[in-house]
This record gives sequence, structure tokens and C-alpha cells, in this order.
Amino acid sequence: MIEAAYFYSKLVEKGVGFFSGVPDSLLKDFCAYITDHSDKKNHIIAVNEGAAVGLACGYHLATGSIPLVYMQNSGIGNAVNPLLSLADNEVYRIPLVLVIGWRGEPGVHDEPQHIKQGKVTCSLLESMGIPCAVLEKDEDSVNSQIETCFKTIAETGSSYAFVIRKDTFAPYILQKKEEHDAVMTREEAIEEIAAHRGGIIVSTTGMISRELYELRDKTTSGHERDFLTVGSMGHTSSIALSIALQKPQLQVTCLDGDGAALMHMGSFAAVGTQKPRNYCHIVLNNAAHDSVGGQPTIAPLIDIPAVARACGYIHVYQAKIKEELKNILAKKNEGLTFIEVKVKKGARKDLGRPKTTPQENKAAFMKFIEEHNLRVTEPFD
Ligand SMILES: Cc1ncc(C[n+]2csc(CCOP(=O)(O)OP(=O)(O)O)c2C)c(N)n1
Repeated sequence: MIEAAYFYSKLVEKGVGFFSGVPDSLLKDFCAYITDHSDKKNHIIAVNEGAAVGLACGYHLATGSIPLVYMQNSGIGNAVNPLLSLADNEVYRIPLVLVIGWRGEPGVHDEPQHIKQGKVTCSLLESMGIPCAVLEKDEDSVNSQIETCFKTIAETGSSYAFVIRKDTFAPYILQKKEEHDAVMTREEAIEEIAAHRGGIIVSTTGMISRELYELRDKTTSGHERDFLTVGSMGHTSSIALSIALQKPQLQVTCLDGDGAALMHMGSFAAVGTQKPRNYCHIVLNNAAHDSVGGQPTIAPLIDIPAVARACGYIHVYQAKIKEELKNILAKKNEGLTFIEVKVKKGARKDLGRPKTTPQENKAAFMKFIEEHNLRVTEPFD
């Protein structure tokens, strides 16, 4: 394993002075080290990976120095456009050092949403004309890989990617702790929501879906009314919007995270302007990317309910304690609703993962919608 401090200091020696990205579990020690060792203006945890590339390009334009962008390989998709139409050699030729967590590496067990992305990670970078190296785990090799990276950048002006395998970085414990005064756990909030909401739930990437899945097991209520958005972070509210519009008799709940909601917040405007009256968008706000290591989001610095209101949501609430959440959920549903629920960071150590495949989940979910649609003659509630 390589110390995050070693990799970081070698990059800084080469002139890297700015860091931006979306956190990843494989990069959590490196991300924590950057958080502790960079000032606020030179480390920005971006809302999505495309925005991170934009921030990095701005830094280069302002300083002439080389920025670094980190991401999970799932985020390459979000970054393709600015990588090819902004930073690329045939456009503005802005050199970036990319550090990409390799989920779904062939031969290494991983979850279904990572398998395809894992297979194509290196070939995707190659198709984009971005040279890449899988980072080694000893200092001598890493040193020579960094030399190659900066030699390539100097000769071609192009970006260069380091692909990071599982267990590449040695553990590093974050020193800067963020204060967050929430009292409800995410699981308690999900339990209340599942108990009160009928119809279907479209839940977001990471632990929220895993907790919902385990709750259904615990309460033996079946998984067919839940769509677990295991990949595609940030798109849950759009999936739920289309279902709500196509099936106006069905009560639709979108269970979002603050990191995911921020990632594609423009979707709030799509929901708010369509105004499906059978739609309830709930953001479980723990101020963190909890599922990948707990790195902070900027959610505590913005007023998410105000954004929802400005985008056209009709009933907008915030719940800080369980009683408040219960009372809001017990209200008669009168139209498009938004609820921000403040929850604590952290999850159970023994939290499991869905045992059914995405395709089994999809089949059961579609069957539920079809049958429910035939059965329902009254509007929801
Ligand atoms: C496009 C993309 N970027 C990054 C990731 C890695 N990732 C998975 S879950 C997650 C954090 C989600 O945070 P939030 O929505 O706040 O939910 P929490 O984990 O805090 O419950 C991240 C960054 C991903 N799956 N997809």
C-alpha cells in the first residue's frame, strides 16, 4: 500500500496546487488527506465530476498550474463532455491529472452496477485519448509513474489518468471533523417513511437503498414496491418523475441523499414544473457522502427546501426529529411535496447489500406497478 501523504507530496512537488472531485470509497484515504492538507479554495468537493473538471480548468486558466480531479470510475460519464469538449488537446488543451477509483475491476468481486464500468474503464480513457496507468503500491514504482505522467503532460499538454485499485492507499484518518447536530438516524427516518408511504419508492445510490432493502426484509413486506437506483447517482428524482407522470394514480416517493440531490439539482426544476400531485421527494440530509467514506457535502451551506420551493414544489417541509417527520408524513397528500429530513451520519457496521439482482428487482417492480394500476380506482390517499 502507498501512503496518501507520499502520493500527495510527490504531486505537489510537481506543481499540482488544486484538487477537486467527487469522493469514492477506494480514494477515501487520499481524499481525507487532501481535505486535511489543502485550503478551502484549493480543494473543492464538487457536486458532480463534470463540475470538478470545470473547476480544474478554471484553476489552470487563472494560474497556469496543473490541477487534479478525483472521481470514482462511475463518474467518468459525468466528466466525458468537459474532458472532450473543454480540456481536450483538440480544444483548449488543458492538462489535468485524473485520479480514478477502479470499482468493478475485472477479477475483483464487486456490486452489479460496477461490473460494466469496471470492464471499460481503461478502454474508455484510451478512446478519449487520455493516457493512463494503474497506480502501483510501492514508492519507487509510484515515483517513476509520476515522472512518466508529468513528462507526458509536458510533451503533449494532454491530461493523464491514474487508475486506483482497491487497497492502494494505506489508511488515513481525517483530522478535520465537521459538526452536524442531527439526532435521527437514516434508518429511523427510512422506517418512518416506509411505514407511512404507500405506492412505490424510488431510492438513491448507496446506503439509503441498502437500508431500505434490509428494512423490507426485517418487516417481511417484500421488495417489489421499491426501485433501488444502485448506480446512476443523482437520477433518482428523474426516474420517479416519469413514473409519477405515467401512473398518476400511484403514490410515488423519491428517496434521495443530499450528495445525490446536489449532483443533478437541475432535476428539481423538472419535477417542480411538471408538478405531479402524486409525487413526494424526500432528501435524507446527513451533510455527507456517507456511502463512500463520509466526506462532507455543501448541503449544510445551502437552503435545500428553499431551492425546492423556488423550483415549484408546492408543499415544502423540513424535519429534524422523528415526531416532526411523523406529523408531516401523516398529512393528507394534496400535491407535489418536498421534505428535507436531517439525519445523522453513519450506518450499521453489518449493513448488507441487496441479494436480488437488478433485473429481478426491475421485473418485480414493473409487475407491482402493473397490478397496482389495474387495482386502483381511487386516487392515492
Ligand atoms: C456518478 C457517481 N459519482 C460517484 C459515485 C460514488 N458514490 C456512491 S454513493 C455516493 C455518496 C452519496 O451521498 P448521498 O447522496 O449524500 O447519500 P449518503 O451516502 O450520504 O446516504 C457516492 C459519491 C457514484 N456512484 N456515481
